Amino acid sequence: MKIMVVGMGQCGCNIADEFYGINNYAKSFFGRRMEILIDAFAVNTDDADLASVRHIPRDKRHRILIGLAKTFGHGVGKMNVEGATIMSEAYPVIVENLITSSKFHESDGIVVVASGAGGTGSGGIGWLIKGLKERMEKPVYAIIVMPFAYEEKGEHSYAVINTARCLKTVNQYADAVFLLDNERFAKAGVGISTNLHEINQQIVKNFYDLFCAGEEYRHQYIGSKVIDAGDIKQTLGGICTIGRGEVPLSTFYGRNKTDYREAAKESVGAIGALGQAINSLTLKANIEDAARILVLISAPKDVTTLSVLSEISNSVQEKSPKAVLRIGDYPRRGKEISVSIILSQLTAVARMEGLFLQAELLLKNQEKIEEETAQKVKLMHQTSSNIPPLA
Ligand SMILES: Nc1nc2c(ncn2[C@@H]2O[C@H](COP(=O)(O)OP(=O)(O)OP(=O)(O)O)[C@@H](O)[C@H]2O)c(=O)[nH]1
Ligand SMILES: [Mg+2]
Repeated sequence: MKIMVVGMGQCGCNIADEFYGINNYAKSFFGRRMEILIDAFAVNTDDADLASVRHIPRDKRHRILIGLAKTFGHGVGKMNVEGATIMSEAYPVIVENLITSSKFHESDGIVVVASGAGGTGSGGIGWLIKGLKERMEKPVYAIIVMPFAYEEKGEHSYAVINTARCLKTVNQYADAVFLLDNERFAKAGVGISTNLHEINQQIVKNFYDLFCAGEEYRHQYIGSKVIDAGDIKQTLGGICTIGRGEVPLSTFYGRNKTDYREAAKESVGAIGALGQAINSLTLKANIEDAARILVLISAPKDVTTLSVLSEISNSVQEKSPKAVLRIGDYPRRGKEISVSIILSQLTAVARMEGLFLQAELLLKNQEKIEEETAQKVKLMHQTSSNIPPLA
């Protein structure tokens, strides 16, 4: 599957940049010599953040600074209403820029990425998706990053309100929305920028085998059950989460393939990788709440046997008997068995529902707090009512 990626705001641009980086690797001699990304764009109101992106080309078509007259290139300071206003004016030009990209026709879909908690990305992403859907038939998938728990504290948490309003908007327009919960990957004792970078690498890596599998052109790497762009498109819808797990082959790969114990080890390794994939889902979700599931097993050809495929398939179907399951193999990896999983069309998402409820409460409180503050400021100024100002 070949995608075009657009990042909005700092978080969105960083993740779009990571997609660009992994595609450079995929194209390289040491990678898989194939392309999974046809173009990537970074959109921001913050000049410095736009400059700090590493891989996306530096020209003005790829790095797009918006709202300069309003923000002077300094961002919108988490005011996503402001981000939305800026984007409502800027989006037609950006959409035109994307769909006139020279290889646009080659893309199977557009991935648009932003944080929910910020201002620029959170406010602007809805307009961008709406604008894209008005101009083209291709699917548009959103990746929305949910805040860390510490950002959600306080009577006035912009992170909660912004994310809730962003999600409400994006859910209306996008063909599918992947949620990435930063809090699930928070690491104590690691610098915040390292932590964010690792999260970004992880989310992008989750898609790597899935996007590569359908683009493979060398017969030795083509699976017996190929997962291609069609399977991914048919799977994606509503709220989605993605995860990936891997188990090194050295821990179970036996030389004596005929030995019954060695054969069983491959299934154990695959089930272990599936367990890891479920544990590392970008959003905590119950597998039984997914209406559609996609699973890809990547391992050397002789490891992905029929019994491995059926063990994985049975294990997923036992947990979620009503889900439509698509499962495939990709004989690529040499040193590990890896399982990628997408849970799609989730019917219950506790994290999102909790956030909506919290946002509703905060919005109610917000009016009260604003009234109280205005009252206090008035009283404070009254204490100077007898002092004459300078002429
Ligand atoms: N995973 C991840 N989260 C990030 C990254 N950068 C920021 N965040 C999260 O994104 C939220 C802040 O949003 P930003 O993307 O910085 O905001 P913005 O869209 O640039 O908007 P303004 O700066 O307000 O104009 C917080 O919840 C951060 O924890 C990143 O590179 N990766
Ligand atoms: Mg910013």
